[in-house]
Amino acid sequence: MEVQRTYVMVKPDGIQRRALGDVIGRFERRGLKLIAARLLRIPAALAQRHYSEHKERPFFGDLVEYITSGPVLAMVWEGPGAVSVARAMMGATDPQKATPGTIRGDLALDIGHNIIHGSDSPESAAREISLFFSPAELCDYPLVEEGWLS
Ligand code: DAT
Ligand code: MG
Repeated sequence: MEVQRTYVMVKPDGIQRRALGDVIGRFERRGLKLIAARLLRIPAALAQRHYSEHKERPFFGDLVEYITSGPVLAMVWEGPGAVSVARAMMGATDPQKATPGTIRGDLALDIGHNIIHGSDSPESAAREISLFFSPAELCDYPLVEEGWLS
């Protein structure tokens, strides 16, 4: 499987719920590699760009308000099939429909407080990574266990 990078973000409710360790632990245990991480309060203009595909949707205003309501943890994770692997680990957008065992299925109840974001395609991942990180902030390094994962 092709090695990919994906943009993953723990949303403000995830930080308030003290879910960072749980979420990061899941990605580490799965075998993905952390390439970049930054805690930030997203400016409104960046939130609008990040979610621009939803700008005509009725929930857009609430979505921007929520994602800017507190700090988020922006991350890039790398590994074979990382984009779809991360999406599967997150579970359905609506936590009411998310399978137990997924992040949303284990930690969330409401579509407006669904803990985590993950890119939905390699193209979205490239766009989102470039919104939150400069190329110099992406760390390229070997992990000793890589030969045991792929
Ligand atoms: P995902 O975050 O699973 O990629 P998405 O890109 O379709 O889902 O939507 C982005 C976020 O917008 C989602 O995490 C929660 C919110 N959202 C989506 N659909 C919604 C809806 N019908 N009502 C309220 N919020 C919604
Ligand atoms: Mg999405």
